[in-house]
Amino acid sequence: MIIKEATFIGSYVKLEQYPVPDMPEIAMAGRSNVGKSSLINTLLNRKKLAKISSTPGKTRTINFYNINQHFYLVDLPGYGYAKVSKKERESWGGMIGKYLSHRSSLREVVLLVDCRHDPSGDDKQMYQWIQQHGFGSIVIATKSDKLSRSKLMQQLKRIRNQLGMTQEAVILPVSALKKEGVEPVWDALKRHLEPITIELPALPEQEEVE
Ligand SMILES: Nc1nc2c(ncn2[C@@H]2O[C@H](COP(=O)(O)OP(=O)(O)OP(=O)(O)O)[C@@H](O)[C@H]2O)c(=O)[nH]1
Ligand SMILES: [Mg+2]
Repeated sequence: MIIKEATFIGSYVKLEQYPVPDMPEIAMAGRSNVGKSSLINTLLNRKKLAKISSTPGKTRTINFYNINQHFYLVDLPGYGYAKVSKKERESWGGMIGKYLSHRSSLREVVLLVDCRHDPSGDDKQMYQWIQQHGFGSIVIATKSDKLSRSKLMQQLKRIRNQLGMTQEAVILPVSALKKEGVEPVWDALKRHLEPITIELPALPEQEEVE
């Protein structure tokens, strides 16, 4: 994918604030600290477009990036961050739930999991939620630089099984640190980026004028 333009559009928490849904959209979901913002920067070949932090829970809003005036890439706030209150957790659930259910231009939701670990209960629940909304064809295993090749292959299989991924779904290892595995991710994403066509209602037949 050639990135001619990548612009941060804004951080929002409510449906009515999101950009007009006139371009296809792909969202990145996953627990806090899994590497969502790092992956977005790596995919876009930008160093600091999405904010990265060693403190988990950095991304608390839904962040939109306009890519090539062709599609939106969306960084969802991470879950599983121990220090949030029950109220914050509920507000997170409400925000993500509404986003998944009502965002008409949403084409795919990619789940990110850390390749070193088995999926957590939250990861499994998130993936089920994603599948229920008709998405989930791509799972990304992050931080692949942390494992040897053979261990990585073993983990990919375990994650696939534990998440209950379908045969058609793919699990792709990526290292944002070493910039490895980026092209296969774009190849998988590209399939979901056909432009949105707006169907206009048919015009009433005109009576012939003499
Ligand atoms: N070794 C390694 N570290 C990574 C990689 N990707 C991200 N990290 C590190 O993991 C930490 C979290 O990365 P973020 O990209 O901020 O994670 P996030 O999922 O956006 O986190 P929240 O915004 O809290 O939801 C940072 O310290 C990154 O440097 C990777 O591919 N390899
Ligand atoms: Mg983040």
